[in-house]
Amino acid sequence: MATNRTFTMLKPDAVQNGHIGAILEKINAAGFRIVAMKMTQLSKVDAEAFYAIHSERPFFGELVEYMTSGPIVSAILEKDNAVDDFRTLIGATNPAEAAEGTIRKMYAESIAANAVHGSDSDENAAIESAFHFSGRENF
Ligand code: IDP
Ligand code: MG
Repeated sequence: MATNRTFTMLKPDAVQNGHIGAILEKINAAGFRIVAMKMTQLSKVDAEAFYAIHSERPFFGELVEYMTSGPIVSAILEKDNAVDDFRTLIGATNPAEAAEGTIRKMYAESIAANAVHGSDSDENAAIESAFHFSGRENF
């Protein structure tokens, strides 16, 4: 069943480059409501667990090193068709292939440092939200 919620992280490059405000502005302008949000820094154990599905991929080590390199902003977002619409808003994984006007096209540095995460299914949105938020936040 669709939950109309998705999970996002503004990744270390976006935070480091001062793009938090601009990216949140685009998220709001696209009709998403921010349900929960916080800034944290992932430990190696956290990043390995969050991206466990990619553990056999050649870029896994680079991904974990990058995702632990600085603070991130994690958030739960709500909108009709949230998962698919947010994936459209962020654009392709590789910013070189991302459509004009997408967040990754505008703000990502590279295929690894690609500014934002967006859940790829309702099931993963729920799993990823529960990984980052305890449920005691006001949502
Ligand atoms: P997605 O974030 O668009 O869903 P995934 O294939 O799930 O893309 O990959 C997860 C993350 O791993 C990407 O967002 C990116 O940060 C990183 N990544 C994906 N492919 C590569 C690669 O070929 N080299 C380096 N990092 C990559
Ligand atoms: Mg993915």
